[in-house]
Amino acid sequence: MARLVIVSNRVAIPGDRALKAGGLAVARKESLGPTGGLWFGWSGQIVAKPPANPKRISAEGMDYAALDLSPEEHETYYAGFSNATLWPLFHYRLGLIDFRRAQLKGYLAVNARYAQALVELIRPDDTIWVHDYHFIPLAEMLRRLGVKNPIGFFLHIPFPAPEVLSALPGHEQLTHSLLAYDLVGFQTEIDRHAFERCVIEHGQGTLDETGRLVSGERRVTTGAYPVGIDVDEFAGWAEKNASSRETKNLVDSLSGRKLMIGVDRLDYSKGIPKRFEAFEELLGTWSKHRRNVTFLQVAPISRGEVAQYRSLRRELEALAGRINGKYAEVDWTPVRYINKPVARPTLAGFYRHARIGLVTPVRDGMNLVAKEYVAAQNPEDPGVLVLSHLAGAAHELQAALLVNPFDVESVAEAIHRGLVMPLEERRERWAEMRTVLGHTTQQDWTRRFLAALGAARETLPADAAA
Ligand code: ADQ
Repeated sequence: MARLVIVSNRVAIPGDRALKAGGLAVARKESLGPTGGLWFGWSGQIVAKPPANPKRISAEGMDYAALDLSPEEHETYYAGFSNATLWPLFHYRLGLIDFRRAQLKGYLAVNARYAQALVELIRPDDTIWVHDYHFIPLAEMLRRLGVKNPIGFFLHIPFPAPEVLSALPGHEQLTHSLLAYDLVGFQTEIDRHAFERCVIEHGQGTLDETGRLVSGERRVTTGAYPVGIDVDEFAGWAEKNASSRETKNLVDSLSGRKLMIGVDRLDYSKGIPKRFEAFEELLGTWSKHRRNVTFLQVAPISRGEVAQYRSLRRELEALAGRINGKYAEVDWTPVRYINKPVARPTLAGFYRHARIGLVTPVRDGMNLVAKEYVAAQNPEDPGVLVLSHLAGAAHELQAALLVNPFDVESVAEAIHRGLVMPLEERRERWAEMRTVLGHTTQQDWTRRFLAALGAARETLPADAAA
């Protein structure tokens, strides 16, 4: 069987405790499982003079190849172009973009260095799967170095409409470089269509009769492959940890009050400030919920080196302080706001006790927390998911209470509705969502993407395969 080579920003070497919370780490680790393979990316280390060759580790039947970054590379490629330009741009937050030519230069230079290091490791029958916005130009650079293997790309975050993308200096080069992949995959059909529009409207390609993009000699398949979770594993954690010591401590501390939970990386795409305001609105409008519901927000610090993330942290501290100042009683704190990371199995136990799961990103590729919350529920007494319609997950979880995260009053209404929802309706909504989750698991996602990558190559004439 052909070897699978995964490329992602961060390599999760077994036992690496420094790895932060995040969807990609979870998703990719599972996707390498059955076939074994090579995982290539950043080691997480920043060193003054990074060696040209990656560190090689073999563990649990897998090979890992990890490169260090220099402080300048980390600043320009990672904190700069990836997370201060592409991240806000792809999440439709034009006002937060901090574009600098030096950062774009650093981004391209790191991609070139990665391509150079990777080409030494690739075997002729490898299949290469590149993940996310850090590596958009990688295939083009690998092709220039003579790599003819199948290369697929999956974007975990949204792809912006052409009108938004065009705010980026040099955006034509970026979209054009995606055409060096054989398959470009997205979370939703909306993202896929946005990419297709960008290519066509900027004159970089046309559609053939089978729906593939044609650009010069190249034919590129595009598709929507919504990321799923390992539903059985997560449900198992939830059942087991529903009575763990941490969960017992949490439940005891609630003194019989209902729990509402939000879990995110501390990121402005997740809509946390508006969510806090919605909770404030709930307490202001429905006095019966005062003292009767506690909101637990878990949001470990993420990308603390980027200025916009530091100001978000200050904003949330002020909001939590304001709401607690206004409504707290000696024996009840309305908002519990935690910046410490909490392990996913522990969170699973918390979800099972939470009457409301509040997932209100202002834009999100998918949002796995929404799916994990559903997977964790007790079928006999499930909680209610309040979900932003701007999360990719909303396309699948139609039985959630869907909200517009910018409309604070409507989010408050949905929370109220969830808090008073009869058991029968909760069960019906949950059963519908649980069925959907079972059809798009983590394993299905990997299988579908790799099958599409295989098919994308099979249908190509031999001379167009590279
Ligand atoms: P993220 O933006 O990191 O991922 P999300 O999908 O919510 O967001 O992924 C979270 C994963 O990390 C989940 O498995 C979750 O349990 C874990 N996680 C999140 N917050 C956590 C916390 N506070 N403590 C512990 N674990 C936490 C990116 C995209 C998403 C896309 C994923 C996967 O931004 O839109 O869903 O990749 O493709």
